[in-house]
Amino acid sequence: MANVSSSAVAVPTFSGLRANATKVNGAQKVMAVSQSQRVRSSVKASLKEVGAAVVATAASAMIASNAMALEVLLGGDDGSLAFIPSNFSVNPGEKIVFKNNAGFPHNVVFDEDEIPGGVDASKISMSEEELLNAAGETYVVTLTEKGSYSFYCSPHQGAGMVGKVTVN
Ligand SMILES: [Cu+2]
Repeated sequence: MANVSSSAVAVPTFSGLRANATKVNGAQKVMAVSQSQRVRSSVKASLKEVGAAVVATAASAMIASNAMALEVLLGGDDGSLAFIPSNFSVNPGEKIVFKNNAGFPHNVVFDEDEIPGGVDASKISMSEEELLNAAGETYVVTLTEKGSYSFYCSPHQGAGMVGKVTVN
């Protein structure tokens, strides 16, 4: 009985010491964790950049397969005669979908003097007379040559309905 009770006493004492030891370890661990958290947060930051790069890569991969396209509205909901957005960038081969929105008729004509050399403006433009007359009508163009391209809507060029796309 004495043995049992002494061991019964010894066990809690021992486990109490263990608990202390664990606490010490725990404290050390906490310090270790906070250090590794510091490391982790900088890793996290760089992972974020990597993540962004991965997303960008995935996006260009999708664009390359034409699963993605950039939509440009023709005419603003507020009645503005404008391309929205009017100044944007795309990757080579990315679809640009000009979508009739408001204030039509509109069209999309590339300025032969403000496109990369060797690109035929007539091949990427609607004709001056061709117009999108109904809401939701689209004109889709794909640019493959890198460089900057200026375009306008022939009925509203005078009103400032012009735009610029950079292929890069
Ligand atoms: Cu227009």
